Amino acid sequence: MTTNDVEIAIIGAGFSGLGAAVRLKQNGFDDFVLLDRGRDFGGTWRDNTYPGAACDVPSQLYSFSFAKNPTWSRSYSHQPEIHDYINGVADKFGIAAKARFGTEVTRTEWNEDEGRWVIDTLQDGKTDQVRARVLVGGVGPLCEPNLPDIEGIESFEGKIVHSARWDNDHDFGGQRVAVIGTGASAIQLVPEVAKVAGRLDVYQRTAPWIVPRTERAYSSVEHWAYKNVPGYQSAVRGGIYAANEVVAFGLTYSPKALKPVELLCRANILRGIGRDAELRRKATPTFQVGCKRILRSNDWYPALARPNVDLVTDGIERITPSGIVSRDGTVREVDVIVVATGFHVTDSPVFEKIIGKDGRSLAQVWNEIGMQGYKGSFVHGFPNMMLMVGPSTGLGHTSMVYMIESQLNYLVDYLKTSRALGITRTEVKLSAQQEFNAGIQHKLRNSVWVNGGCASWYKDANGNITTLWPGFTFAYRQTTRSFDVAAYDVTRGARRPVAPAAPAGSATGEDVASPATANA
Ligand code: N01
Repeated sequence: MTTNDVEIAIIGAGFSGLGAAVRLKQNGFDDFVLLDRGRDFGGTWRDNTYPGAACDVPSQLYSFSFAKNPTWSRSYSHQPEIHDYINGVADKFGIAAKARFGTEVTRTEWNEDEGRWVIDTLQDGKTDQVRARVLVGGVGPLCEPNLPDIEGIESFEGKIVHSARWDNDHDFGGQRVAVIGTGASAIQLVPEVAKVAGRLDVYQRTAPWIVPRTERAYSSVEHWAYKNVPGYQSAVRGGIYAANEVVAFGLTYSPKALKPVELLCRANILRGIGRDAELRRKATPTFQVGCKRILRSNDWYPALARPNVDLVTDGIERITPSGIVSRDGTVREVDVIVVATGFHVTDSPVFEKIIGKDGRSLAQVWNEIGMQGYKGSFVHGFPNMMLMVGPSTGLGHTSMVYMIESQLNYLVDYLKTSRALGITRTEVKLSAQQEFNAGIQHKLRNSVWVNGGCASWYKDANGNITTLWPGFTFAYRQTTRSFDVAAYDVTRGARRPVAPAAPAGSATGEDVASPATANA
């Protein structure tokens, strides 16, 4: 076993982890390592390779402000292009040398005596250990596939595939396929699988609200303008960002204001399904629009209307070795079951592997108090650990990259503050955490997520919404602009001088610090 001592360890090489690596490097924090169990950068955009996988956030917003991409081919990007973009950013900023791929973090524990995180890893069957003063968790909430707990599922003798673990070698041609779930992933993959499958049964527990997807290819003139006209791409990003924030107002403060969105969704159903009133009824949600994530598609409803597709809404009774029995007793034999049933978000197994100062895991702590932290970033009891896309940072209306960049500002300022003040240990005060969370819950009280009449993964086992940021994202940008050391118990002391002073002019890119609308 080799031991590696670094100043900062980042877990995860998706948008969060890569963004953290770039910003650390830009600010002169060079003593860090990036650990990821996969084989390259990309995180969720590396892992989700199902047919039709694409982003439902406009391309212009789905990139770092410090690495804008003038060459997006379409107004909404598909998975391969986003994956390429992320790898391109890693190349541009020279991050590959810092990354250890194929390295799974099996456990990490805060060692109070050493003032370090001890990180156990597994690489090609070999255990190893990394010690780091600061831990940055960039594993993301959508990384651990959720397999449905349906009676008999283990007895199924055909193929079972989760949307996030797609088997691209499998030929669905002519096969009898069942898809369980009708969330963001299912509505993208079903139209593609339906084109080749012999028969496709879609098992829907709750119908989603879906707006049309205004996807189009960019023209050569637009590409030219994005590349050559100063400020043009920032202005477009700002415009899209501002338009999306209007939706945040409806979601958080005035769900009635979302009525036009509902009408748009209803028109989408009518346009996509046509005359089949029974199918339209089955495909129409019964909760308020926005309560669950609003999806985007032009081809979901036409796919449901295909002669080889059946929308099953009776619920699943059990799975047999050869098929699925629905609650009305109907047996449908299938060759493949696709589980598009989402992820362990509020109950991720990752939480069990992070052990804080009292020997208690994040899972144990959050089982008691709910998934909460301070500014979505720090958790009391877990010194020197910053979580990216932590509690209360999720969104229903715009780009997570914006939230990630806000957190990166906070991370960099945390490290700079620690360096300037000689701080070696930082733990958020319980009172600050509690006050922050009380504020979040207060803000949520009139929101559609609380009052919209749906069950969603936004809620934890106690029914509290611990995943979402309520309100406007520029308010989050503001609250994470600088590190508020007063909210933390800190220890000052001698430590290794590992982080050199930031080189002049290397600061974070004026883009990130400039007004929110220009950098969304
Ligand atoms: O997962 P989901 P997803 N029996 O949790 C159903 C992001 N994303 O992978 O609604 C039967 O949304 C469940 O039913 P119900 C995005 O943030 C982004 O689709 O709970 N059904 C639901 O229909 C998204 O929110 C993009 O009643 C069961 C579905 O499975 C997140 O990923 C693209 C079941 C799960 O839907 C997750 O999306 C794709 C059971 N036992 C995904 N258990 C972008 O474009 C669950 N379901 C950015």
